[in-house]
Amino acid sequence: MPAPDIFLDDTIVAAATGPGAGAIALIRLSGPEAFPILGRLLTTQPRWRHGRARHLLVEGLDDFLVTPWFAPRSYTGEDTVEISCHGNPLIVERFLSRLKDAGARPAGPGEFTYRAVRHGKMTVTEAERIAHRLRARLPWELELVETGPDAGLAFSRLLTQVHLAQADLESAIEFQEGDGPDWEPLAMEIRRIAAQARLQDHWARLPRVLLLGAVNTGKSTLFNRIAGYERAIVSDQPGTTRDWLEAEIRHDGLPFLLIDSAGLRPGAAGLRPGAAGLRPGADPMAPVEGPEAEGIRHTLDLARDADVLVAFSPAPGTAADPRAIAVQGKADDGSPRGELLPVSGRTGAGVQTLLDRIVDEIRAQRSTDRPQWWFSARLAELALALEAGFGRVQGEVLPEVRALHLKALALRLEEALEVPPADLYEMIFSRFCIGK
Ligand SMILES: Nc1nc2c(ncn2[C@@H]2O[C@H](COP(=O)(O)OP(=O)(O)OP(=O)(O)O)[C@@H](O)[C@H]2O)c(=O)[nH]1
Ligand SMILES: [Mg+2]
Repeated sequence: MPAPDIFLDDTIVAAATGPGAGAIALIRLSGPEAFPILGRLLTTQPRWRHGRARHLLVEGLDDFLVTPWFAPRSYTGEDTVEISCHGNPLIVERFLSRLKDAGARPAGPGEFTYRAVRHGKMTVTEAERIAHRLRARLPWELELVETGPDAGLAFSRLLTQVHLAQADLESAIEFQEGDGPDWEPLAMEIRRIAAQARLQDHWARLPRVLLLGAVNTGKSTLFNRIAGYERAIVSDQPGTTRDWLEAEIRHDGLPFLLIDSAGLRPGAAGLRPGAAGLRPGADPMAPVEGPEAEGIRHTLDLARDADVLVAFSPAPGTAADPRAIAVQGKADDGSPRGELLPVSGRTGAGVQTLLDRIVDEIRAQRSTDRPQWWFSARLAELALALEAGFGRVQGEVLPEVRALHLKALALRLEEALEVPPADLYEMIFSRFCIGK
């Protein structure tokens, strides 16, 4: 889209509510022409009073509520009109098209918030918090966005350290004496910040729960039961599932990804011969190759990366794994075995208990290593870029070239801490959703 600065003086319009149907939808119109544009849709002109909603009825449009906000006392700092109409997307579309015909321009992503920043209503960091707040999916992620200290503080401290190192290095070069700066504290700080950014990334990702175990133990049947529809193919042939499948599940207010995977085979994954779960008559040592072996490789990769393993007995290598919940599949078809949690995809027995255990495990894991700071998407990227950039500084032996790399790093930090207005839109707001 064109640089929005050129258009800072025009009037923009967008639905602030999501695209689906709902009881109410909110349309926002912001800019110097907001009231005249709305006025072109009305037959009589009401007397607007700041913050006072008016109920209007326009033939061929809808009956709707208009709340006027006068500059500078609005979200954007401009004259703003909020229209609450019935939440049918057709009604919203009709409104938007009439407002466009009357002179409004459809807003780009994040343009309302961009204007708010340009008009001094909020800082860039506050705007970035809003962006993250809108897309946070996990309760602890939202809490971090709302209360976590800004990682920008850590970067400011780091910049001071970088400036000191630059000065040390320059004087070592100029006077040909001393060893230059002590790099280790700086390296540690950069690694610490990057580790925190990575931690946030991992900590705020949708938890991944893998159904893992020998072939034919009932994983796909359980997957379908929890997903609520026949997503995975089920059959009595061992090795039915090859590609892995995922479904987003929500239990007790917590979303997670449930993943079904190819069952493990002795030949591929070291299961003992005769292990339970293999169909009588099937050769447990049959070498696995081709697409099924590829599927099993994926399963093992997924197992390394998962937050929780639902380990269908037998699932080798999971006994001592703290992420594993050991289950006995097909529990309707056998007597309970020791410590295993009995579940049956066929009857649904034990499924609620399993889901409770899964979300308890996820909550327990994520409550222990809460990140120390909140990183905006931009600062998280910066943290990783600095780590790589510092690697270049350290990898260089010539002090003059080191100084150049260090200068580039300092510049990058300075720019990030004080984003020039010209780059503001591309760097931050283009990642927002439309209407915010
Ligand atoms: N009695 C009983 N049979 C089940 C249950 N779950 C699955 N089965 C049967 O066991 C066989 C294998 O089921 P799947 O769900 O495909 O097993 P899987 O673990 O996904 O198998 P692979 O994809 O080959 O690894 C099918 O014949 C199912 O009907 C269960 O809870 N109870
Ligand atoms: Mg399967």
